[in-house]
Formats: sequence, structure tokens, C-alpha cells
Amino acid sequence: MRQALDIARRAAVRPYPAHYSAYKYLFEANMCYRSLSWLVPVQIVVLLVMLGCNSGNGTDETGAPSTSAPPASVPSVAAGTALRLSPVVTRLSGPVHITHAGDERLFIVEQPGRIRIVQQGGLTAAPFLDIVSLVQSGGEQGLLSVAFHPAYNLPGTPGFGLFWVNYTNTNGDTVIARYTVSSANPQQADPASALTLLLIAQPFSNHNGGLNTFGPVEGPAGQRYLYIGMGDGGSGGDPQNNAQRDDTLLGKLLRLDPSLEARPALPFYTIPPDNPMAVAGAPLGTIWAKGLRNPWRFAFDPIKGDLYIADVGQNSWEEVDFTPARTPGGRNYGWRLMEGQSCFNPPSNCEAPGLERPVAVYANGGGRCAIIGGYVYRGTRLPALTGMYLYADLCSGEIFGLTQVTPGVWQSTLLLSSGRSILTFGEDVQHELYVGSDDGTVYQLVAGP
Ligand SMILES: [Ca+2]
Repeated sequence: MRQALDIARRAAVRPYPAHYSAYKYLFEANMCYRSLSWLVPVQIVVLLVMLGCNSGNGTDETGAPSTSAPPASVPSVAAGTALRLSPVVTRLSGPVHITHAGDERLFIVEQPGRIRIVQQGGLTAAPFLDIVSLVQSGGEQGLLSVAFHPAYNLPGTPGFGLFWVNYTNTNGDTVIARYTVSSANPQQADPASALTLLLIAQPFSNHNGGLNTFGPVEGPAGQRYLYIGMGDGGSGGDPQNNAQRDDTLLGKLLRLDPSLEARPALPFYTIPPDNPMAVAGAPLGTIWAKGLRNPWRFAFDPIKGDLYIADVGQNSWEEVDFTPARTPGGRNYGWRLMEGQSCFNPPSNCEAPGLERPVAVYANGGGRCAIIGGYVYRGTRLPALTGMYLYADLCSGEIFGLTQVTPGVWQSTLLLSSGRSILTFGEDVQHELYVGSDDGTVYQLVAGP
């Protein structure tokens, strides 16, 4: 809780740009507070600063109810899927990302700027990486994720020992940087190995996206590309219309080939030739899809390669966007024209050719505030969940499972009311799932009442 207070305090004193005053920030806080009055105040302040919780700008976004996908509120539990959260490690500082490097270790990203290792059930003493001095942390800023090269553990291959982090630097801008593991110690990264691939200016402190992850095998030589989720730059309502513009990386899903053999020199990546704007070159050629507000977490089905994006909504609707494997790039997921299934800006007649509709939405309110995307379950310990896409709500702590019951027809089921503030899901090398909570604990999702 002390850490949580520190995060809130730092967020409150952050020197916002003149057009985004501290008053505005507090206003947003109040907006969110009203829908969260069942929580104690300290928790609320921490929660709302994550993920653009109700970053309203006074615009009326009372969208019409969904026309197809129903709110994910069905309080039923499928037979045999009684779940609970089993603590794995505690006393972490903002566990915002949980992943693996192709071996049995869990890597936990702590928001202030550390990557920790869990091995044989315990946290190793020394961080794998500590870049606290480079990171501005608090609210939606910080060290937000890490992606290990798919061949990270294969000595002699070009991907050996490489990983890419996504963080907010001390100017408040997004940095995508590559690091290398220490040549002497596999439990430590080499902090001097940093190379910056992308430096993306952030006009506001919120909506930084934040996930780096590798997609399925896609390239002609079997490459797996690095995908990067970028928020719309922040404030509320996307005032710069970044998500719909083609001249900024904000509000986009990016896709690039970061392999060492492809580009050992600046900018340390190449642009896949089938990216829709590849001819634009670096960096705009990295754009893969647009129309996203704050895709804090997205995931590829490890078996099918389908893409699930959980896009955090404005004041009304949270959404899941589904894209089948091998779909060409250039998709437009709708924001700020639409929020969920409803017009946002303009408030009516917002339809444009080719807008992708979400496959699942749920309304804010009733304790719900922001979607936290998870994974398609492909582990073995919870067979009833196989093939189901799990997601959660940051504030309510509910965990849902989304299934395509027949082509084009999707159903969300409430799997667990965890009672926790869920910051992220995580996956280990066996595809078992975890959640990170703002109580500083990483839990494993296990069977049992
Ligand atoms: Ca959308």
C-alpha cells in the first residue's frame, strides 16, 4: 500500500503540459471515483491512474447499447472450471507484466523499472535488469513490458540473449529498446547493452499502450515479428485524433522485424514488406493497424495465431477486438470514431468503410472501469478453459472467458470474481496463466474453489 501511495503521489505532481493541468487530472480522478465508491479511497486513486480509467474530457459519450455482442456479465461458471488465485510471489512493486524466456523461469516486470526472476517458486535476490534511473513511473507510465526473442535460449542463433523493453523515459516519452543478457551470468542482463529502436513522443502522460510481444511465425524465412501496442497519446477523447491518423505511431499496433541478422545497425529493425505502409520506411512503416485507444494488453493464440486486442475504453465501453491469423495488416479498430459498438466522435453517423467491430464489449460502471486483456488458454492444468480467451476488469477484479460458440457468435462467461485489482495477465513456458495485482502479488490461476 505504501508503494501504491507513492505511485499516486508522483502521478499527482507530474508536470503536465499546460493544456493538461493538474486540475484536469484531478477531475478525471473524480470521474472515476464516482463509479468506484465501493472501494477505499487510496485504492481508487491508484486504480484510476492506470490505463486511462475514465479519462473524460466532458464529452458526452453515452453510447447506445451494443447492437450485437452483449456485455460480458453472464454470472455463470462453466462446469469444471472452478478457479482460484494461488499466490506465487508477494511484495513486488507494481507487477505490470509477467512472461517467460522459453525456459522455466518467470520474468516479472515491476513498473518502477525492474525485471525480476522467479525460479523454483522464489524470487531471486538481484533483479535481472534495473533501469529505474531511466524510467518515469506512476499512473500509466513506467517499465511496462519485456519481450524475449523466440530463440533467446538457443546459443549460436542471432536471437540468443536478446530482449526488448517498453518503458516511459524521464521526459515522459515511450522508448522501445533492445538489451542483451550478460555473457557471464544468465540471471542478469547487461545494462550497458541498450540500443534504442523507437523513441515515440507522448503528448500526455496517459494512454501509453505498453506491450511488446512476438507474433506467430509469419515471415518468408520463418520470422516472428515484434508487435508493439501504442495508445492514442492520452488526455481524453483523443483530442489530436492520433488513432485515425497515418502520420503518427500513436493509437496503433506496430509490427517490425528486430532480428540482429536483419539490421545490425541503426535503426536496429527492418520493416516487414507486407506491412501496409512499408513503403513509408522507418518509423511510420511499422504501422500494422490503427484505431486503438489504449491497447494495454493484447495476445496471439499460441496454437492458432489469432490476435485478441483488449482496448481500454473512454467512459462507456470496454472492448475485445478479434483478428484471425493471417489477416493482412491495415485494419482500423475504430477509435475515436467509435467506442465499442457506439459512435463516439462524431456522436452519430460515425460509420466509415472498413471499421472493425469488437467481438465483445462491456459497459463501465457497477465497479467496472478498464479492460485488462489476457491470453487464450493453452495450458494443461485447466482443460475446461482450453481455447478460451481470458480477460479481466482492472477495478472489479472479475475474470471472464470469451469463446466463439459458432462462427461470428461470441459469448463471455464470468469465471471468477477475484476481489483483486488486476494489472495484467501473464503466461509461463507451459502456457499456464498468472495475474499481477496492485497488492504486489503475482498469483497463478489454478483449479479449485
Ligand atoms: Ca474499437
